[in-house]
Amino acid sequence: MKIYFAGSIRGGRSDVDIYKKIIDHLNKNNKVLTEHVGDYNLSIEGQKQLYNGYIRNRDIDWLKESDLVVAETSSPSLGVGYELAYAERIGKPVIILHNKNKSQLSAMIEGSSYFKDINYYKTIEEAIEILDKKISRQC
Ligand code: 6IA
Repeated sequence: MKIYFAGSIRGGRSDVDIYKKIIDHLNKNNKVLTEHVGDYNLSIEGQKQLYNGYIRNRDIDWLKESDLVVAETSSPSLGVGYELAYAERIGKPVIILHNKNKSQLSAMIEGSSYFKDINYYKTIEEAIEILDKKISRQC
């Protein structure tokens, strides 16, 4: 299955190691369309040569093409919020992973009846176990 993984970029890169582990795990049996989100070398300044408009349109095309959106929301990010709202608008299935020790999830996400699959985790092992259970059910 094609998975759109969403995680913070300009919102801050402190969780990039978590994104990378989740993406690598998902890629074993799926195709993650947005691998760059887990790229240590993509800094806040990264991909500067790409126009914002190009990035936005390319990402939205991938979001539309995907079968599932997996969003890691512990580092608050406007872009991830935008992607989640877009997924809601087009009815794309979404799994949210959030570590409550890092931040509180926005009421706009927690309060939307569309996002039923919000999962709170503490360790990366727990996050991966949650995904494995959910994704095997979707296949
Ligand atoms: O607002 P944020 O930057 O934190 O938004 C992150 C989300 O938006 C991610 O889930 C990505 O899918 C998408 N996104 C934002 N920026 C980029 C990007 N380059 N490349 C690919 N996807 C992106 C950013 C370049 C910029 C730092 C000059």
